[in-house]
Amino acid sequence: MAKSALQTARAAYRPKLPKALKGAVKAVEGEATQSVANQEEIKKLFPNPYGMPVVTFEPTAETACCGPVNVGVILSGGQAPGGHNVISGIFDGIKNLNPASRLYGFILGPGGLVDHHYMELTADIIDEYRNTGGFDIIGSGRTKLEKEEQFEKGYEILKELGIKALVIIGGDDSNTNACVLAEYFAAKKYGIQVIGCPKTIDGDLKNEMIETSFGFDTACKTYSEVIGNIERDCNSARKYWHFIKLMGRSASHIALECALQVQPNICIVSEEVEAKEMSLDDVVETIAKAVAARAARGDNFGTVLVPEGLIEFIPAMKCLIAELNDFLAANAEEFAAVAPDKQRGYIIGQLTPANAAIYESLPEGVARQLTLDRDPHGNVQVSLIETEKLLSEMVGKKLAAWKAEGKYAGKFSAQHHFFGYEGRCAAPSNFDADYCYSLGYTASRLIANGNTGYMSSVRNTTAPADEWIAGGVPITMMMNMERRHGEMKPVIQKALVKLDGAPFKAYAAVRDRWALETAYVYPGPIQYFGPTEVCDQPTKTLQLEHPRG
Ligand code: FBP
Repeated sequence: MAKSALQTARAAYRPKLPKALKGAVKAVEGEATQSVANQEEIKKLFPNPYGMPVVTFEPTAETACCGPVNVGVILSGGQAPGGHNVISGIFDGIKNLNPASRLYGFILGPGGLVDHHYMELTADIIDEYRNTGGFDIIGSGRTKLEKEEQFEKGYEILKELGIKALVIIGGDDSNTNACVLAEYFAAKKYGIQVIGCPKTIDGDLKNEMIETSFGFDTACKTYSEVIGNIERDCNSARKYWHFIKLMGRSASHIALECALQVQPNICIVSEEVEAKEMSLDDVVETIAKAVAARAARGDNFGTVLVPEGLIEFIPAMKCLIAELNDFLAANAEEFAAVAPDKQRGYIIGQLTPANAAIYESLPEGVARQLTLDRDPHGNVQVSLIETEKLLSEMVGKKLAAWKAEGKYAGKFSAQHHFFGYEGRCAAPSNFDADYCYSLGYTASRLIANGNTGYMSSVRNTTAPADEWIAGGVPITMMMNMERRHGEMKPVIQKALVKLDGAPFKAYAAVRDRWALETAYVYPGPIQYFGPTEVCDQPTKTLQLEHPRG
């Protein structure tokens, strides 16, 4: 395989491990745990893993050896930088337990388990992928593991390969599925453990015990580099307003983190829009006012960050999307049979009057995008909705109206960008390379400790890697009941941006100044070699949420 100079140099990078994982470990158990909400329902659905304690690994002098262990691994959902290092961490961890241990990768996500598509991951293969971005070592997919026949098909191949434990690397939905599978295998006494690993660039799989999901660090730094470049271009030409949509299916963590890194004129935070019950017009007005205020200073240029999930957080739109989700889940076939030019009218006829009116008022493109195929978890594919264009178009109209009224005398010309896929497979930053390798290595220790229904957890991540705390958290501890596909389901609670949290407060404290002035910061590209203050800085979000004592 041909390699770039950076890839060659990066292959030699040795990820930093927490001190506790460098030798033999013992598992220290905490108190029994409870789910974050709906305790009775969750306990009933997961009687086996429910209530288990948090586990922390500490160094020990004992070096009790164990027999070889065969492990399976699945990459699930969207790509996130560092996935290959989770796999190399698992590989090195199980080989360290016993060199005869084997690692099998299921191809193209959970579907590979069901369809029995797999490959053994040997040392040669692993070495090709250390510290690289992407999930291409085995590929990823979004098949949802939820039916008994899928579990049984999976069990067939796991039994055939002598696999004792399965590691599912995924986001909140995939880790929920990992827990469902752990419960199923435990109830059937199949003797197969299931461990989850927190992955998603969106950064919304985090809680008291999971400080961040992997990939968030690299993705945000990659986007911030290019946004910084755009800001510099914008400040050089002084003639465009750049509307930049940033990935993050629901939560605005990516947009907020990038804002803290690049200091744009405006960053919309979906969670605030929802809390303040803002309408689409309110959001447009906020932006238009900033454009007008800068124009009054002679600055007809600027940058606006728009989170990908915004549309679903505008209360009236959310209500419409919820009704559309339920309706389309129940009437998918009927809808598919309607001719494309009749679909808009058909939908309007099915919705409640208030939602029908909003749907009717949307531009054709956005209305169509809202009825496109859901992903296998029933979510609207928000990355297909061109919110950045919708907003700039509406801002333009408002400014034209203000101009006619003599309230505004500037020039408004917009450019549009969407950054998402560009960052999901970037070469992992040192933080993600180290964090992911530690998550994988920790998973191997949870397997050796006999745990199932746990998520690999590495904490204290704003300290040097040496001081990180490794262990496992019962997945049931993060669960509650939520409405999905029109039914109440047990799911891991999504972590949205907290308006009383430190990252949002830090932004809110300075945003009026950033809106008016040109306070841009240009972070430049991720650095892999050089001083630690340049190469090893965690995200601003992590530093603000977990300040070092
Ligand atoms: P995960 O939650 O599976 O990690 O995926 C996150 C994400 O990158 C979102 O930010 C985005 O909305 C979505 O995936 C895009 O999905 P797809 O890769 O299927 O186009």
